[in-house]
Amino acid sequence: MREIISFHFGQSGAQLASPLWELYCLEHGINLDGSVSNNSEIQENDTNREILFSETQNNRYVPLAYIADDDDYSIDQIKNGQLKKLFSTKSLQEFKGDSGSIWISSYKSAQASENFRNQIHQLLDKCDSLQGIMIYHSVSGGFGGSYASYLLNEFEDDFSKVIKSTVSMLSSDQNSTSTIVEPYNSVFTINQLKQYSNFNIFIDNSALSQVCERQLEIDWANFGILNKMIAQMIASITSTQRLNSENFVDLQDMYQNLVLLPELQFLHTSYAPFIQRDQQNSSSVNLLQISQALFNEAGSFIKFTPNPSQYFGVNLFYRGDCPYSDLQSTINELKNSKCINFADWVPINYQVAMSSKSTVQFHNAELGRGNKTACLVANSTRILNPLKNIQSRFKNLYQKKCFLHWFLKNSQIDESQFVNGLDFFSSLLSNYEQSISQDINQEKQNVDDEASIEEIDEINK
Ligand SMILES: Nc1nc2c(ncn2[C@@H]2O[C@H](COP(=O)(O)OP(=O)(O)OP(=O)(O)O)[C@@H](O)[C@H]2O)c(=O)[nH]1
Ligand SMILES: [Mg+2]
Repeated sequence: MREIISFHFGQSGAQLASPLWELYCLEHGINLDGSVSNNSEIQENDTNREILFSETQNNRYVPLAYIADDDDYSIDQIKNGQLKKLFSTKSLQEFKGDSGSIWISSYKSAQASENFRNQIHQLLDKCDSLQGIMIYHSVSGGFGGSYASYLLNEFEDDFSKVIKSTVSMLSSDQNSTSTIVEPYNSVFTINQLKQYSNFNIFIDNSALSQVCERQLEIDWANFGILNKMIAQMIASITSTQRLNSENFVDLQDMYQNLVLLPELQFLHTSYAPFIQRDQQNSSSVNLLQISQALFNEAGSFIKFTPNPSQYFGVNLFYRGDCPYSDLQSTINELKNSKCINFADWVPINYQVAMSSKSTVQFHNAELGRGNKTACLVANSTRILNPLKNIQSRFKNLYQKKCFLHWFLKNSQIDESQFVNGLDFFSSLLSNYEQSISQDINQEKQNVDDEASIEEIDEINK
């Protein structure tokens, strides 16, 4: 089985674990204690549970996951919550320390932990044919940023043949509840992700809060609500390979389609439709409307400026009632759309994945259930906006050498690493800028008006 191991690091990673694994259990007919649900409508051959779970000798399913933080709170929430029987005890780890959100201090404690390395090896041993890893964390967290970086670096050889991906929370000024050293941590983390991973899906909480406010009329969405929305997005991305869809896309396919150049590996995502819970039965939207919404700010998990953007790769994940003929005409419309521009050196390619199984809803979810949903993962210049935000906040702090002493303390890090770190980060932005076609309003490339269903299949090969 082509397994995926999930790593949840730091508060944001750990808190996301509960809704994500609850959803996975619901979708795979697994009770929250790991046993298989008798009442489930899900047939054995409907699901590839073993992509995400390992089966024990007494027929229980245990997530192929590892959750760690240096703060008791987020781990205790899982240990005492409704998923307390789902995870193996070894996969829930508190690493006590006093790193104080300082990236380099956490990195050093990861390096010093033999326990951590042993546990990761044990997890790897459970896999027959590992497809990839997905790391959930915040780039700005001392713990989440550095443990993700250390894992990728230390296990580079073990992971050499698998896809290394992350779902990375970005810090933004407005919504940040954490520390003032976030810009430093973010630059250090993102530089490491660039060197040691294949692709990274960035999420900005403030964009997601805006979606909640505008689409779901939730004035102040807490992390619990945001995490449920992120979980739905992730479940869509992994749905087609988990649920035995004919049109499936796995991590390798995503990597091949979205990362045409290794310099450009930072991705963003959108979801549609956002239906309010009390309107879920009355709302009827068609596939084209949903698909177009994915390219607007309305459903975007990052904020972007109204400037025209250029795409370097697009993946679309559909779920539910999406007949092939509608899908085919929708993709043709998108190809012809004047609003969606690909860079001129990139083939216009919409990689499409489709699962006929609709999304499953959380009990009491804020987001109503749609009979069809779509999720976009894209590589585009839209990612420049949040990255530039981090760059300018780093510069503001570093100009005055604010909080530098926390990093330099005990010679943990040399000041030159700040200068080099910023240079490297700036070069990541330049890579994107240099990839923009000069004539942004270029004529759209020739589009075959009569793409056939076979063509959609072709796209997915
Ligand atoms: N979406 C989401 N974001 C979160 C959550 N908890 C914290 N954040 C955001 O993540 C960023 C801070 O990262 P954390 O995950 O708290 O940091 P950490 O990895 O625990 O590292 P430390 O700084 O050492 O505590 C801030 O921008 C928070 O707004 C969560 O449950 N969900
Ligand atoms: Mg923390």
